[in-house]
Amino acid sequence: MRATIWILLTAQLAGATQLLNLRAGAKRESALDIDGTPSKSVDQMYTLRGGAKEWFPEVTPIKYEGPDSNNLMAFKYYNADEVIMGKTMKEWLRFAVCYWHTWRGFGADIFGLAGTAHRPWDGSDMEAHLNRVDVHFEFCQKLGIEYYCFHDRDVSPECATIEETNANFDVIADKLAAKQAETGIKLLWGTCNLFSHERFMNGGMTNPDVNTVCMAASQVKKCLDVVTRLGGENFVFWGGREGYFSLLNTKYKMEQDNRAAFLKAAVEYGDKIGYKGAFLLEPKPREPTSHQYDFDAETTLGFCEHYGIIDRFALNLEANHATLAGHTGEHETQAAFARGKLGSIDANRNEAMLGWDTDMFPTDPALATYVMKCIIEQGGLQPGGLNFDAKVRRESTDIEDMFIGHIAGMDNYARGLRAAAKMIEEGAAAKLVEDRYSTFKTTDIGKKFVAGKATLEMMAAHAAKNGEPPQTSGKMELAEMIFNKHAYGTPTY
Ligand code: XUL
Ligand code: CO
Repeated sequence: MRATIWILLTAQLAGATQLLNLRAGAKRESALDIDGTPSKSVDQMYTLRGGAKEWFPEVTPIKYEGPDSNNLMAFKYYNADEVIMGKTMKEWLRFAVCYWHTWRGFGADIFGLAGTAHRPWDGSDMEAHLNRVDVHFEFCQKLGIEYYCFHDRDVSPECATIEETNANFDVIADKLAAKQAETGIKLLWGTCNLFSHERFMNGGMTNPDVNTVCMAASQVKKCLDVVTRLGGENFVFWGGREGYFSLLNTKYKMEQDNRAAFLKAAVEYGDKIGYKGAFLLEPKPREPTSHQYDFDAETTLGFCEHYGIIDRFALNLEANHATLAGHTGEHETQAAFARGKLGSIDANRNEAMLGWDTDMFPTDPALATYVMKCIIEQGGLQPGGLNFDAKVRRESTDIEDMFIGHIAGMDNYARGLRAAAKMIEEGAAAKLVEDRYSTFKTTDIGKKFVAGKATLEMMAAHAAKNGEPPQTSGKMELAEMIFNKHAYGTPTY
């Protein structure tokens, strides 16, 4: 007993020391100069170890310690190499760090554009961009996260000319490639930022001016080159400004036609250069436009079917986008899964009291359990993964919060995986659903209907012969009871 307490206490103390230093590391002395370049104190923010810069010297690689651990800097549920239902946890989960919120997020919101996070790796020159590559890979390594995602403009800057921009992107890509080779960390997906630059204020792919559409094309072409070179497993299109604010100045049909033509051209180019990954569309109903064309999973799949590109695209789904569409993350996951189009997940969650995209770390056990149930039933998410399109809150200004956010998100999905696996193995949840639809299997008319062979006359004759069906309970409370036992129970398995 004594020994256990002592071990727990030392673990807690070790955690506390780490955290203290990381808090000190976030002090405002490391603030940017007014022009956005890092102030001198930044040099003191990393440690030189064996000639290499170490940005988080206080953090040792995060380890699995089990559900009873009180160490904040340890996994309670994520045990990377543990096998669950035939695959290791890391194979099921395929976690990714997103470059934008993690390295280019400043704690800004629409009421505080300057942000609250002052990081030693901030800065807009190429040196800062190159430094961030080191910071990023060290962060991923310490968390044991094997994938990452970026927008072109997260990793390298937009310059005065396309040539200069692309040349800088190549310099960064050289370093990304070298770090990938050195660490074994892989690119889950890349995408283009076709929404921040003022030229895209009226859209990228759907811009009313073909000259701007060509600027978007030039960006996608270059990014596809880089993603192919880096062995990226997916290429994502999130249509931030591919929508409209006013129908009074918009050719609705033409914009959708143009988006399809653009996407076809991108797929064609990808094929031509030997891009081997998947293409994904990321639905979101609004923000920044008031009406975004890829409203939700069903709308986006309908668009792909309509324009004949359904075979080349799957979906990248995000829980907070789902809630903006009036759905839930669970609904969107199921909608894509049902169509065999669950490509990848931007793992985050929304703030229920706010209407906008808060991109918080996914710490909701029920959502994680349901999503993992779909992923298990699909046999995995590869080539997709669980990308933390998530940011620490504006108020969470310590560097340790970035680690804690990821650890909490990883543990939550690892817990969801364990819970979903147990629920599937136990079988009660599936049996409840199977029983509910059993007449489609057990009656002749049911079998014919499912096979598309039941005529209206046959069904009417069946009704006439059998009369009023017996009342059957929907068992919703029971379904929730079974689900909650797994999703919120204390898994000791
Ligand atoms: C925006 C969003 C994007 C995409 C990539 O809401 O989710 O970050 O994931 O462009
Ligand atoms: Co996203």
